[in-house]
Amino acid sequence: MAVEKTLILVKPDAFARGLTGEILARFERKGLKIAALKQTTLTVEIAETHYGEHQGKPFFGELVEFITSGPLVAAILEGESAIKAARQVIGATNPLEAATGSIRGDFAIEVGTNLVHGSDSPEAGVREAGIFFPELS
Ligand code: RTP
Ligand code: MG
Repeated sequence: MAVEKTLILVKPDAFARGLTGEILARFERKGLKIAALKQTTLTVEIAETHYGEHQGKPFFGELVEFITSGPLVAAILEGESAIKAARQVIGATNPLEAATGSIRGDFAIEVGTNLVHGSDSPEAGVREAGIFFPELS
């Protein structure tokens, strides 16, 4: 076990649907601490950097278009095993395969509009926290 940082995004669909409070509350109830929090709207350049690992995949264009489509909320969450804990709270990438009780399982249907992002490794957590909160690094 190790204390980790994860970068989560309340994506534009969740923000527009008024689910920001519900989503942040679920992470807090899990035991993760909000270490940084902001509302922002991404430029295409920042979106392409954040999702750089997916460059070249068939859904990349749509992903960038969606994530830049409106305001979102970014947060750094901190805690024991924060990467895995946050992804458990979020649920599987495809909401139709996400467990009931997870955010995607409870509130989403389509893979392209799946409400939340969470870093997938401690290294990604540090890299993504630097993209969204450069003033802290
Ligand atoms: P995220 O990065 O947003 O937290 O999602 P994730 O780790 O669960 O999934 P990832 O593989 O990193 O994919 C990033 C986002 O791309 C969209 N996607 N669409 N059409 C498709 O087959 C497909 N696959 C992925 C999803 O919106 C996913 O969250
Ligand atoms: Mg991912």
